[in-house]
Amino acid sequence: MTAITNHLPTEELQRLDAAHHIHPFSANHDLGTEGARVIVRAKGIELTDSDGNQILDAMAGLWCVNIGYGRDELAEVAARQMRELPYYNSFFKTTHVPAIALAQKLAQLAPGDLNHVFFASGGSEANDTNIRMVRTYWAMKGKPEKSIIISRKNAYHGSTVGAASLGGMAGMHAQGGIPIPDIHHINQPNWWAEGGDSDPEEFGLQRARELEEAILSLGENRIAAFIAEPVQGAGGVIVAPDSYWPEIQRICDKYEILLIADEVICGFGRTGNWFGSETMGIRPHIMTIAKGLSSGYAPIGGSIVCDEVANVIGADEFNHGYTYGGHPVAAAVALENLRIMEEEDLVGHVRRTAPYLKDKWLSMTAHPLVGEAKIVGMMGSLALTPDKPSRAGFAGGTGTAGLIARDRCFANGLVMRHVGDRMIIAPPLVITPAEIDTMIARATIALDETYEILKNEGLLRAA
Ligand code: PXG
Repeated sequence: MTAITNHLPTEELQRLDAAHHIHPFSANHDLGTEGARVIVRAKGIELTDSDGNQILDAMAGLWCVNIGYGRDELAEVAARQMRELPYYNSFFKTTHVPAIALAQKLAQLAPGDLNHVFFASGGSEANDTNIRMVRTYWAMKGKPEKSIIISRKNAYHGSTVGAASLGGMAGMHAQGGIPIPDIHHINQPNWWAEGGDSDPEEFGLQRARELEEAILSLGENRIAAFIAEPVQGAGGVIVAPDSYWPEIQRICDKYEILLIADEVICGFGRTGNWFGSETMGIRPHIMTIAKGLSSGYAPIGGSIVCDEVANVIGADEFNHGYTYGGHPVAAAVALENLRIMEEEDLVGHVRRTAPYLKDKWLSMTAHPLVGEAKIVGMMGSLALTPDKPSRAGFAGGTGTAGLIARDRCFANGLVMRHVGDRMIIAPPLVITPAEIDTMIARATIALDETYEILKNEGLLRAA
């Protein structure tokens, strides 16, 4: 059998990939004809593909490579940990140093009394933990009927059965027999798409009050928790109006329901604070973490849990755990990632650089296709529209412009993701002002080309 290396021709790699590798969130038959892009190496904020093209990665992989690619320190730590203790677990009254050290570090970084960590291998698993943990918490407090978790439409919380049930993506709920029972979804605070003629702040309040309405109609005695991303990521970088989060916090406090902040994207500096909850001024009982925790160098996630919840569930056996939860190599890599983030003051770098990025990003609204530009720290979105005043979608359906723009970005050496007709960035946090200029220049060319294509193909029509 031939060894599969970077040196095989791209077509051969693509053929083998299409023959044997099922891709997530992809129509795999299409990959057989079009071929997947093969990424072979990366450094800083730049990827190299198997044809030698250099591509600026404005998505930090999948919103995760916060410290940028190619940091040798992480490779060294992983190798050292593999030699010393490649695997052990924390079941059955055992533990190991990387998990102890990482849990202690996270307790120090997390706000308030979020002092306890349950580890997983990623964000989906961590959210599955959260479902079982909050229900167990209420059951142990003698209120097993408090089992409903309220979430939001167009939220993304992962792809396992539990996490996808929490998520509010219609396309996901259509497959595989989800949601599980006792998950309820309220509307999202997406003024651009759903706000109609209302004032954005008034709309934000209305959408927050849907939580209160849901609590009252389902029964206060039935609600275990509310889960939300501080800024919706995969849903399109939807930033709630300022009125939204204070009202959500008021409602959670009033009805004493647990607040779970899904920090998988917003955590670890993305919004200009260690956690998005701090940026949005909320006080969660549990935070879901993954991605930026290890900058994607190793698969690790978890739930950071407040004293009260940890104390209550600690009174009996919590029958839950993953073989690789708190994996020593992943934990050691995460610790080193956090050490670098602190030593290089990456959160401070985001705060210092974000205003520059924001200025450039908001100026994109001058482009004929861009109706709205939103940005928090280093996550931003552009809403593309054929008609700015009415905020209309495209007559050709959702994604008409987004897909073309995504491809034009690739062709111009830029990874920018599309969600329908929203274009998204979440670059590595180490991005410099000069690199921001390059990113914006490429994005602008891609949008210009998208506009021309839409015009020439008669697609620039409002739905
Ligand atoms: N919560 C949030 C808020 C996420 O963004 C998860 C949970 C699940 O984490 P894991 O580690 O199990 O994938 C995520 C993941 C996209 C995209 O295209 C977003 C995610 C994953 C894959 C693709 O925007 N977010």
